[in-house]
Formats: sequence, C-alpha cells, structure tokens
Amino acid sequence: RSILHSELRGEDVVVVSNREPYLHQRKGTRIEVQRPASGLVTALEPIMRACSGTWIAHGSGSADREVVDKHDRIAVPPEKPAYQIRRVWLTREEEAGYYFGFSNEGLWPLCHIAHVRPTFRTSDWEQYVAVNRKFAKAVVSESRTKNPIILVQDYHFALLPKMIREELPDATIITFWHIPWPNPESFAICPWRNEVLEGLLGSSILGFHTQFHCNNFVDTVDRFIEARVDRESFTVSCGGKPTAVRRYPISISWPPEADLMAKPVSDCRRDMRQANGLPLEHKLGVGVDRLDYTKGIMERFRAIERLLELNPEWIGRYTFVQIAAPTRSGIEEYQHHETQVRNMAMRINERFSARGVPPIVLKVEHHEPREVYEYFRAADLCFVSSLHDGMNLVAKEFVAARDDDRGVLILSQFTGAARELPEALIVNPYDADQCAAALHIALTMPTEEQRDRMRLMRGLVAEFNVFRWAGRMLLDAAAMRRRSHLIGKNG
Ligand code: ADQ
Repeated sequence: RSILHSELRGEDVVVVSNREPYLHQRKGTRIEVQRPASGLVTALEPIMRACSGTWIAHGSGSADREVVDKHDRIAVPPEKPAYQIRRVWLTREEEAGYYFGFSNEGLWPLCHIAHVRPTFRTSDWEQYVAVNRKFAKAVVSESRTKNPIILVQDYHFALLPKMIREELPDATIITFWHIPWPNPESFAICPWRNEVLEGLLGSSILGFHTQFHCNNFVDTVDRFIEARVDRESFTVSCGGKPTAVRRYPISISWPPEADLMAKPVSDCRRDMRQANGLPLEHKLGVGVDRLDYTKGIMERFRAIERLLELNPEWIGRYTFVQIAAPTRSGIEEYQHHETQVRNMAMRINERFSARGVPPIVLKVEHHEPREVYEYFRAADLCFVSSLHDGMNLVAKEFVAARDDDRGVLILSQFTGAARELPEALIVNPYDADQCAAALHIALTMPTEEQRDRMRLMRGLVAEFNVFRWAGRMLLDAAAMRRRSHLIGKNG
C-alpha cells in the first residue's frame, strides 16, 4: 500500500472500466448505494482508495443520474470520499451492441472454454467501436497532464488503448485483461480479430493473470498481424511503441475490511444455519458466484447429487447454499442457464430432502459483501467449480474470511487461482465422481489438516494481495516512464 502511495503521489491516474464501483439504486423515495458483484471492482476499489484519482465508468444504476453534479461526477466512497467517479451515459442501442452484444455474447464466450458459442454481429461491433471512442474522449478530457497513467480494464475496451495513444502519445497505458486469452485457432473465430489485437497493442503494458494467457496472446499476435515479437523480453511492437506483455495474478485486499470480519465465526455458524432453518451441528457448504455459465454451477450441483448417491449418510445432514447474483439477464443464454440451474436444484431437492431439509438452497439475489463473508465464515467448505476462470476471487475471499484456520476449499483446476492455491482440494468440475469424492473428503477432514492447509493458503493470499498486484504493474510502469524520460533527455 505504501508503494502505491509513493509511486502515485501527484500522478494523474485515471481508471476506465465498464462497471462502476458504486451503484445508486432508487428504492421508493430513498436512494440506496450498492457494491456490485464484480471481481474487477473488488480488486480495484482498494487501489483507488489508496491513490485517489478518477474512475470512468458506464452509469448503470437506476438513480445514478440523480446523484452526480453537472460534470457527471460524484466523490466516493460515500462514507469517506477518496476519489471521483465520472459517469459516461450510454444509449439503449449502445449498451445492447457494445455490452450485451460484442462484449458478452462475443468476446466473453470466445475467451472462455465453456462450450457456449460466441455470436458476432456487425451491428454490435459498430456500437463497440462507437462506445470505445466515447470512453476515449472521456479519458482525454479527464487527463490533467500530457502523460497520465491510465488503467484500462477488461475486454469491454480492447480498442481503447490505441484510441488513447493517438490522442495522448506520451500516456502510460496499462491494460488488464481479466479473463483468459484463448489459443490462436479459437481467437481466429472473431471476425475483427486484427482490430482487437491492434487496439490492445496501443498499451504500454498488457497484463493477464497467468503466463499461459500471456503466451496465448503473443502466439495470436504472431499468427495474425504484422508485429515484431520479442519472446525473450515478452514485448510486441506493432508500428508504434512496444507493449510489454506481463503476468500479474490479481488478488484481494489484505487484511480484509474489519467490517467484513466483525461477527465472530461461532455467531456466523449459528446465524447462517438458523436463517436457513438448519440445526447447529448441520454441515454447510457454500458457493458464491455471478449466475454465469462459466462458473460451473450445474456441475457443482451434479457433484452434490453424486455425493448423496454414493454417501447417503449425508442426506439430511449436509446442505449447500448457493448464492447466485443475477447477471447479464438481458442475454438469452443467461436466461436459459438460470432456468436450468433452478430446475436442477429443484430436481435434486425433490430427490434428496429429508425431514424438510433440502440438500441445496439456491438464492438468486444480490448480497452485500458483509453477508457473503458471514456465509464464508459459517461454512464447513466452499466449492468453486468454474469451467474456466481468469483468476476467481471467491476462492481467495473464502481463505481470507477464515481467520479461525478452519474450512476446506474445493477448487476447479481451470481457475487461475488453482495455480496459486495447491493446498485446496483441486478438482476437474467435469468429473462428478471426483468432485463428489472431494466433497466427502472435505466433510470428514480432520481439523488439524484443515488448519495446515488453510494456514498455507492464508500466507499466500496475505503476501500476494491486491496491493502487490497493482504495485507490480505500477512499478513496471514507473520504470518505463523513467527510461523514456532519460531517452527523451539524451535525444
Ligand atoms: P468475476 O467473473 O466477476 O471476475 P470473481 O473473480 O470470482 O469473478 O469475482 C466475483 C466477485 O463478486 C467477488 O468479490 C465475489 O465476492 C463477488 N460476488 C460473486 N457472486 C456474488 C454474489 N452472489 N453476491 C455478492 N457478491 C458476489 C472477473 C474474472 C475473474 C477474475 C476477476 C478479477 O472472470 O476470473 O478473478 O474478474 O480479475
């Protein structure tokens, strides 16, 4: 955190993301402030609190427009303002084409191997270009100097780095791609693959969670566009300035906010069981996700069903609470997925409920971080079964929440997090028998083993926290700025 303060003191820092860190929702006559369920926001919000600056995002809450000043900005967090949100307003057509269309029906399934076909439409692409241009304008107008530090977030803004570079040639543009990057054959499906690649190569630094994604990106560039690729330094030059392609595994704030850990574990255990009508000694599992087909929620339920088939002693003694935040519900594939998830939970509950106790409790609604942490602290296990996930912060949050050194993490091998947390029970979510066996192991794991595994994982998350993620990117950027300053001075 102190590196961030010293590196950023007096610098002109602008973050751009689609999602805003605070949503203002109208509830009757009141306006309520909500924190969205988003990995990106979870990671960047503490950074912005530490360095102040401006966060540019799409205004999407029902009451967002009512709370901003005439420059469309508002100071946040509400309880202790530390930085500014500048909202960019999109029309319905822009949002449909840029957000739901090209970003989430095109790039999202293209980059995740979850066997959902991407859909690419020219009209969506046109809106994507137009919205990227709109945000580029906002970035230029928000920059106070000629060489600001700009942090571009995610697949919604692949074209933005090049657009900004054209207006602010001396800017330091750090782009972070929060989702996986596929191999060149898969990426070739995108009809505008070259434009996307050239757009990203306007960045000074392009970051991914894993080296594997960096390799895939560099291979894709090498295959499809005219660029100089240096595999030793992992830099790519496409006409203008070189782009350094680097691995920066994202993480969470450490220690977790005191407020999230305020309730003692024993009270969380009691309250969360009571809230779901379960006896105190009942075993509790938890899953926390956006209701997204990449998160493997159906595979998770199938594993629970298999556990109860193979180990019927758990019927009526074990319940899994799935907290599923509604997401992208304007897209048909997501509506279809929600129906399938609900039907599956119902079917398994009909089959395996005992004395009125269901094996699955499915909560499709928004939960604030505090309640999510209460579930983490109450649970005997947390099950993350993503079919493909850039990192997965839920896994790290569960570990952070367990200051009692108890609880077992079951983690999909297809998450970036699995590379950092080998002490979790690592599973292939497509293998229901293996996952059921992991559930049984978790439910019967001796407390000493839970403690040993949890301590190792907590050590890693504490050390490689989100400040280190941002700090490493910003230190690399600072070194680049010093070099180009020296080159400029010496001609
Ligand atoms: P996401 O796909 O959003 O992030 P993840 O990293 O797990 O996934 O982060 C989700 C965040 O939202 C967590 O902070 C979690 O607590 C919160 N959340 C999830 N479901 C919730 C619910 N039902 N109610 C309340 N809060 C909920 C993308 C990539 C990831 C990558 C992050 C950060 O897909 O791979 O880790 O960005 O880079």
